[in-house]
Amino acid sequence: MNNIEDEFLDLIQENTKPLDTLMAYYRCAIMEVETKFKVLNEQFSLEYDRNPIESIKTRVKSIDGIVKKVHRKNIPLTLQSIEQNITDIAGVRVVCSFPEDIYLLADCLLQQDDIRLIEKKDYIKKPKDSGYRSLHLIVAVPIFLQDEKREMKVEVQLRTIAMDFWASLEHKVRYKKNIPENEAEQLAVELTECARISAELDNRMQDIRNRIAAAEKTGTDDQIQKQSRIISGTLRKSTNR
Ligand code: 0O2
Repeated sequence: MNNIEDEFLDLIQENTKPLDTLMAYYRCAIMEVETKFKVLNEQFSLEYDRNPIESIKTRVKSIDGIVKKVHRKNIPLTLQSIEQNITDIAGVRVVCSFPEDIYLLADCLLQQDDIRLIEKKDYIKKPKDSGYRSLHLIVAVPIFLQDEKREMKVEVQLRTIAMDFWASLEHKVRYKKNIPENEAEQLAVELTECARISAELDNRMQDIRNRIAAAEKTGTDDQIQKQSRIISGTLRKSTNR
């Protein structure tokens, strides 16, 4: 690992400007994708009087995180190879209240003609063994520079509040180095059980929301019928006069 760190330090020293430029491009790509989600949220709020997005978090992967991934993937240590092979340098995490909103937002994003889907990993339909659930999309988005259009890769993670709560706690446990092995094992079992409970909670909350929407629709339909009965009754009376 030390070797690769030294190599990377050399790479940074030789390529400070190109590396800074590349990171700036990733930040621009994040802005593009974040804006797209903000626009969708705004539109839903206007049209359906509800916001599908609870929060959006963004980050550019740390140099340390990039180095670890280069090491894990055993890829060449060049900027070109990093850009080509590491697809989560730019990350956008979209947190929703309900699972159905995740798929709705993903579809809306992927329908946009400047977004190209590179990879989709559905850890909601097929959770990881740890219990991790989220929908991951790797997309390419264009950024428009002074005299160039450049496609950048962005990893979009879509998840519910419950999925996010679980993942942040599990992430903390995963990266704590000083937990005794047997305690770490018990925590992993406990977290897997919590993942199951949180998935059930998501489904029940979704079901409640769907029932509220159906009940509201029935209520509105009843009201419309009642009003049209009143109107036609009034009309009948006035024509009989
Ligand atoms: P960070 O700090 O979030 O950046 P690939 O990139 O396709 O070569 P990778 O990295 O295994 O392979 O992709 P994966 O598993 O589809 O997604 C990686 C990211 O998803 C992680 O990023 C986490 O953010 C999240 N993730 C995936 N599995 C888990 C899990 O079991 N628990 C938690 N808490 N998060 C998970 P990084 O790079 O690990 O970290």
